Formats: sequence, C-alpha cells, structure tokens
Amino acid sequence: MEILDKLSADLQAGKVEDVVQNVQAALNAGVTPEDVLTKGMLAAMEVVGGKFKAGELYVPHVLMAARAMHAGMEILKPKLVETGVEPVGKAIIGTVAGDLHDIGKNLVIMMLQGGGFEVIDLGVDVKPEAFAAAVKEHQPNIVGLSALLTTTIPMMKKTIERLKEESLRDKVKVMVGGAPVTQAFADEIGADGFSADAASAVDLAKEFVG
Ligand code: B1M
Repeated sequence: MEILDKLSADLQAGKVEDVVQNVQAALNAGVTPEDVLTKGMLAAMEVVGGKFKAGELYVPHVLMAARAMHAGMEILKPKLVETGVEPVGKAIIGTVAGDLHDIGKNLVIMMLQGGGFEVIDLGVDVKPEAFAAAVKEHQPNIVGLSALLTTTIPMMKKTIERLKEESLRDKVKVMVGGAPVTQAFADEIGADGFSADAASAVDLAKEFVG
C-alpha cells in the first residue's frame, strides 16, 4: 500500500513530521492501526535494525529513526488501545547501580518499543532492590540490565542474586548488555542472554517471549 511504503521510507529516514503526517493520513484513509504498526512502522524499524547490525547505518541514524517511531507511536497508541492490539511482551530496563551511562540503554529501549514491546524505563543508577521492586510491580517478561563501566558490571550479578533472594528470578528472563559485557560474562553471572547491540537485543527479546 502506497501510504504505508511512504510511512516506512520516512521512518527509516528519521523524518519526524512526515511520519506523524503519514500515520494520521493512513488512519484517515481507513488503514487499521495494526497494519499501520506492523506493515508500516515495525517493518521500517526492522530494516533499520538490520542495516545497523550490518554496519550500514550508525547510531545517530538509528536514534533519528527511533525518534520518528516514537512520534508516530504517540498518535497510534490510543488507536491501538481502542482496537485491543496487545504488545508482544513487557520489559523493564535500567542501567545498574553506580552507572550513569544511558545512551545505549535508551537506544535499546527505543528499538524494543519499535519491535512492539511495552518497556518501562527505570533510568540510571538502579539498585538491585529497585529492579526487584519493579518486577513485583510491573510483572514483566524481561529484565534488561545495562552497564558501561568495568566497575559496575558486578552489579548485574548482584541484581540477579537479589531477584533470586526475592523468588523472582524464575518469573523473568534477564538480558544484559553494554560495552564491557560479553557472552562469557553473561553466562558466568547466570543471565539468560547477552546482546552486543540494540538490534540484537530486539531479536533476543523476541526469542524470550516466543
Ligand atoms: Co563514560 N566512560 N564515564 N561517560 N563514556 C566510557 C564508558 C569509557 C569507556 C571511556 C573511556 O575511558 N575510554 C570509560 C569506562 C572505562 C571502563 O570502565 N573500563 C568511561 C568512564 C571511565 C566514565 C567516568 C568514570 C569518567 C569520570 O568521571 N572519571 C564517568 C562515570 C560516571 C558514572 O557512570 N558513574 C563517565 C561519565 C560519562 C558521561 C556522563 C560524560 C557520558 C555519559 C552520558 C550518558 O550516557 N547520558 C559518558 C560517555 C558518553 C562515554 C562514552 C564516550 C560513550 C558511551 C556511549 O554512549 N556509547 C564511553 C566511551 C566509548 O564508548 N567510546 C565512555 C554509545 C552507545 C550507543 O553505546 O552504550 O555501548 P553503548 O550501547 C550499545 C551496546 O553496548 C548495547 O546496545 C547499545 C546500542 O548498540 N547495549 C545493550 C547497551 N546496553 C544494553 C543493554 C542490553 C542490550 C544491549 O540489554 C538490556
């Protein structure tokens, strides 16, 4: 459909105003909110994610596309709620205690939202007990831990331990990431998965929720 192709192209190009206009135009033309989401916006974010993974696009470009996605979602969300489209899963994500880096985390959040997930952002410097409290409150499928410092990655282990202490560990999948984090480290601390970048994080999250 021409309008969805245009929406997808504008979203990939990060054109916020055009995306907003195209979402509205598609809805006005009678396209269902679900088709606007899946055939227009999610399809576009998949292209962006794939190109980012392949090294054909860089962080600023992905951020622009993610911002355009956000702007479009503001219009689409109420319509999706009206038509009862369920998110593919729910994740809570934060940067671990002692760590204030959030650029990568925010990128992961935007990409997950682009992938159809409901995401609760716990922010930065999130203590293990705050992650545990958020799991109780929001009952997510996934807990995402981000860390950028070699001095703070041990807090990932502490967070997992806290989830165990509060009998919450079996209720969630724990995903870890950030520049100093590796698959070997993720295995060592008992995380369910590691992803090196935001696009892989979406693939992993989708695997987690089946
Ligand atoms: Co800081 N910093 N910083 N810093 N900083 C690094 C990380 C550092 C490598 C710089 C260096 O020395 N070369 C170094 C860490 C060294 C180490 O630990 N071995 C460092 C340091 C030392 C520090 C301070 C201690 C400096 C000081 O004050 N003496 C201090 C610490 C503050 C604190 O946190 N308590 C500090 C402060 C800062 C700023 C505040 C100035 C700023 C952060 C601003 C912000 O985030 N709002 C900052 C920045 C910007 C950086 C660098 C330059 C860039 C980090 C970044 O945003 N990268 C960084 C050096 C570098 O990397 N070149 C550096 C871009 C981002 C998109 O990538 O975060 O890796 P990244 O995210 C990727 C993946 O890792 C992955 O997906 C993302 C997208 O593809 N990913 C996940 C991330 N989280 C994920 C979670 C997942 C899955 C994937 O699942 C949940």
